[in-house]
Amino acid sequence: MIRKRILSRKFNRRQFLKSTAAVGVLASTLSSRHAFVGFAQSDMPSELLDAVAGESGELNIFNWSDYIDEDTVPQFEEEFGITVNYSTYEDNEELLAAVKADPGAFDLAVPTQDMMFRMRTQGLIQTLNTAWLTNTINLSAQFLKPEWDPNNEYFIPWQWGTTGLAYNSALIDDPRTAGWQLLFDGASDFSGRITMLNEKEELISSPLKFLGLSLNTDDLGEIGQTRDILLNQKPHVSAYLGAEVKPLLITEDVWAAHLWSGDTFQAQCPDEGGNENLEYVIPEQGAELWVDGQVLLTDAPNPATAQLWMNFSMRPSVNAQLTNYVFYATPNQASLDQNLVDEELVSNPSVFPTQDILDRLEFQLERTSEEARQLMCDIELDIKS
Ligand code: SPD
Repeated sequence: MIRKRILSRKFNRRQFLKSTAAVGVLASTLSSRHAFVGFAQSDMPSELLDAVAGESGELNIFNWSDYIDEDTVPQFEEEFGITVNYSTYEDNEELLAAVKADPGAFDLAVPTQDMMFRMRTQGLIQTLNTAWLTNTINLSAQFLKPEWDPNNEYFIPWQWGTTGLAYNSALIDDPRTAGWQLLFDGASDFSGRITMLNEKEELISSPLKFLGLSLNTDDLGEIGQTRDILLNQKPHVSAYLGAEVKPLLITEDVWAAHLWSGDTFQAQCPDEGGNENLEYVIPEQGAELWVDGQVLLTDAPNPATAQLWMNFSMRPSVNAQLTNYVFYATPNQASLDQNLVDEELVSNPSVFPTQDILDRLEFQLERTSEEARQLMCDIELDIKS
């Protein structure tokens, strides 16, 4: 079982972010055990607090690495008298395997929207008590009644972002940095210095976008074309991994990576010993847009406490604090309206893409075609074996 520190690094306030996306392609009825401190409790329904009082006083959270402000858990623990056990994973497949292997180990997890659908289909998540989640009113319109959760009854958005290209501009001076061509056409020129994300949905999405195709295609011929691209690239890829690439980007052992927006900015941040030569590009051919959201696991030992946390996470101040720390985008419109998110983030189109960039992005949806899913598994096997 994965038990890690909350964060693999401790960092201070960041000063700036760089990207090239803009250019073209650029209250209380609880028992005394749950002693409340401070903050107005009025946003927590008394029925929710009563239910929490009947649970263990602990909460088991399973989330992506490097995806939370270091003060958020202590704030929740202090305000509600709950002990949080916080564990992390590196990708959706690791999350799925851990939840299946150890039912009841966690109360809530934070899958991406397409993985939420798979978890729901497999009976791994349960419906939320929407009457308890009063802070849902703070969410941005695009995350209310989304295609993957039309009744907002399974998935409480945490942060959202894009999957693009991180590269070192001091080491790579090449027009191919405008898009996916850097990682595919350019692979042999940067042999051993490039990494790709590990999850098959993301791995296969990038050559699909490189080819100008939808990342949601069910067309076997289209999906099949990605096999040769990825196999040709494979000898030059030093590893298939996600957030763990950050130290390698900082030390310049890796020059270019298929990576998420916020993690690239974390690796770039000078206040954290980052590498200021790193740039983040949303490729000109388009890329994946995603949202990670909190789900209540079927075997959650503390379902009410998990929903207390979810409602807490939708406070404008709490979600803005997350965004200001992890450099992903908040799904919380109230935190934007109240100017709680750092201006340097709000105005950065690589963090909050403008409409012209959004037009080139796609959410990954669960594939309905069994043949398409099987082909993707076969391709992954070829690439990883
Ligand atoms: N360090 C946190 C990274 C979160 C990335 N989630 C996005 C996955 C898209 N498939």
